[in-house]
Amino acid sequence: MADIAELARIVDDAARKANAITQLSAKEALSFEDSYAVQSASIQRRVARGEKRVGIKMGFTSRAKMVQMGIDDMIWGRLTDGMMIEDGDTISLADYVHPRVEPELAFLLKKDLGWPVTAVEAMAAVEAVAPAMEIIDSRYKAFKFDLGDVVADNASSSGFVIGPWQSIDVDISNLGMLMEFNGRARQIGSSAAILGQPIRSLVAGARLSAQAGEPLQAGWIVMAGGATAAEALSVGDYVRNSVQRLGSVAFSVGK
Ligand code: OOG
Ligand code: MG
Repeated sequence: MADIAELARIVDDAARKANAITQLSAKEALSFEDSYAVQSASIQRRVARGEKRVGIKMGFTSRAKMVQMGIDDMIWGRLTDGMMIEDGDTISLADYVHPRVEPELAFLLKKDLGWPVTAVEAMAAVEAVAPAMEIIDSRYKAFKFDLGDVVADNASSSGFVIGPWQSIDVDISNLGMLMEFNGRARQIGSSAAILGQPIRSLVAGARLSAQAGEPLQAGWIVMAGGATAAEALSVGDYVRNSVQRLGSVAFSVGK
């Protein structure tokens, strides 16, 4: 049987110290339940150190991401305030193992959102939407993992940066997204790549969170998932994601 607390310590230490570790599956493949139990226990360690839960992230909500990583199950992870990066800030590459960035959208909730919920009800719970980026940093060697590994490792969640919040009046179903590195286009996509319509990611997040006994709360952020494949980060990169009608969000990478 998997030792949940010990595996949580291993992934949490790897994240904290920015150390690459061997895939947990090399010893024993984790069941779906066990991998989420490890994730939950690793987040409890962060909370015990003073971090605060601020929402969730969705993963593998686009074909581009599924194809890039070879996994086609949707997953989710837990966000804390310790992962938050201010728009325009410079991150330090030394704090990460081998970080990548992906263009996303973020939702801010004004109401609790349980399950079951319709897309219309989910929309009504949204206070605002923003252009965003997620920094993913699998703690596993070579950024390789199976489903149980990545879930246990909090869905590679490492950082998130959110641009200006906009009212939800904008139709977000098919907005152009452009991720630039130092002014050059690196990934071009559309919000429609996220489950055909990003609200579906919020609905799925409401379901998965409720099923885990942690329903979405007013004030929480939901990261909808990468609309394109992720790109590796290097020192000197200035990365910006511009989303049609919503504006842009950016950060830089230092040593
Ligand atoms: C897993 C996380 C996937 C997304 O937006 O699809 C994810 C990974 O690719 O390492 O965050
Ligand atoms: Mg992501």
